[in-house]
Amino acid sequence: MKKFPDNFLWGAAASAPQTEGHGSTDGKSPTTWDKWFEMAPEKFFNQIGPEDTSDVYDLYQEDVNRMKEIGMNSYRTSISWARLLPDGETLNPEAVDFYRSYFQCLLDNGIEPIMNLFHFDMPWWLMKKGGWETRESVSAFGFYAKTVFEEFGDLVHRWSTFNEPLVHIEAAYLQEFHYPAIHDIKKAVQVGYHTLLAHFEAVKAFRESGKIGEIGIILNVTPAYARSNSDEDLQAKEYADLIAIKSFIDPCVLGEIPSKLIDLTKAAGLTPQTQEGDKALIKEYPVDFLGLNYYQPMRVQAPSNPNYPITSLEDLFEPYIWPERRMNPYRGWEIYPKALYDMAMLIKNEYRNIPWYVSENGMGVEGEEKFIKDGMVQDDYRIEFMEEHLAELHRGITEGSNCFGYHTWTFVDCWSWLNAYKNRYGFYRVDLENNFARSLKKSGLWFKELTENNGF
Ligand code: BGP
Repeated sequence: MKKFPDNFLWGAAASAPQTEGHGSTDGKSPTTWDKWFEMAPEKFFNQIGPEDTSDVYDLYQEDVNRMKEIGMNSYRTSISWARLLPDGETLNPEAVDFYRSYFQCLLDNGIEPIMNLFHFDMPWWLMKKGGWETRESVSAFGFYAKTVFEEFGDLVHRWSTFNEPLVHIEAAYLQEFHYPAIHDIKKAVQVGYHTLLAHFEAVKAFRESGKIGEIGIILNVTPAYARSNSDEDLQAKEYADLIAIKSFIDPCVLGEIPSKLIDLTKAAGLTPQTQEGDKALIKEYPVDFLGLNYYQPMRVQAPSNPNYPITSLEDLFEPYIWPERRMNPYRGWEIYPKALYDMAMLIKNEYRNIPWYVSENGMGVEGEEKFIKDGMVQDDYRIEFMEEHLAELHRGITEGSNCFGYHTWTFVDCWSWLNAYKNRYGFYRVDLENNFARSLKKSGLWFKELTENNGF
């Protein structure tokens, strides 16, 4: 049996916009998702928008009981900025009541709430001013964070600032699956810089609040593997890791933006606007822990036609299809558990073995109803996926990596941005035809056994 350390966190992650429902009621103001759905519902899978998410706003007590049933001892979700401070300044008392009762309910059931501040849900009032493009976003986020710690700092003792900051930068400014869905690398760099500073403002607000607890950041890691050992392919790998891993981990843990990243942006005329004091802020407020979301690796090779100075990321590395890859055919993502061991070693060896946990890992499957037998989704594929990943994580922990938990994505099937309810990830199935009714999947029973044994 592979045993995990004492007090290991077993749980799952989700986010406010993906689960709460009540998207336009109870005092909440719109986010980019609410507005984008209003503007272009056809972009969303089966035209299901953010108003209709899994209704946790009403069902949280029942859901917390379900978490307990399968032995979860911790749960991460996020607070909705637009619900708590609908205009960015005025506190919404209904939101305070909701979150306080929700967190208290988790605590009463022995489930530690880990609360995240931003999960892709930019308030519309701020987006109208440019969102993360404007410097104002940094102080606005600092104020929001300060308010959160004042209102909930007695109940929550583990915080994170952002979920996967690289995703909202890339998806909104280099690709087209988050609003404003444009291609503008200069803006992407500025948005990245402001996001980073907003993270530091929140850490600063937490330290100044004097509240007990820890604060970290949740990063998506897609470790890069080079096609070959040629200098060119290895250089491509180095660039991919610089952008996808070091860009945020280095400043958050080591207190500095990598000099290679600064040189690269400078040479390309992409240096963001900065202010005096930014560097000191980054230096002064390292995180207490990291959350790493891992789904898939990145396979890279040297670019075929690079420009220098660069004009796009394709000038640094190109995707490569590894002939031996194993795929999750539904989501189109490679399954490569060993990357979790590699990440564990990277954190141990290069990031002063900072405490970290797997904050998301999971397998999205479309059309899960076809696996229902005797009223239960027989998701053996998910169990196998998680066991393989846990085995690699266990190897990393045995070799000294300071990992304190494993959270899956996710607990009950939830709405996922443009994909809406296309890919299901939960231990509980959500029935959209039947008022979001929940039913346990086979993986939920497996998870219960895992948590009871603290291993498998
Ligand atoms: C992560 C995000 C989650 C969730 C998950 C699954 O990157 O943090 O918010 O969306 O991916 O994504 P999808 O449903 O698109 O497969």
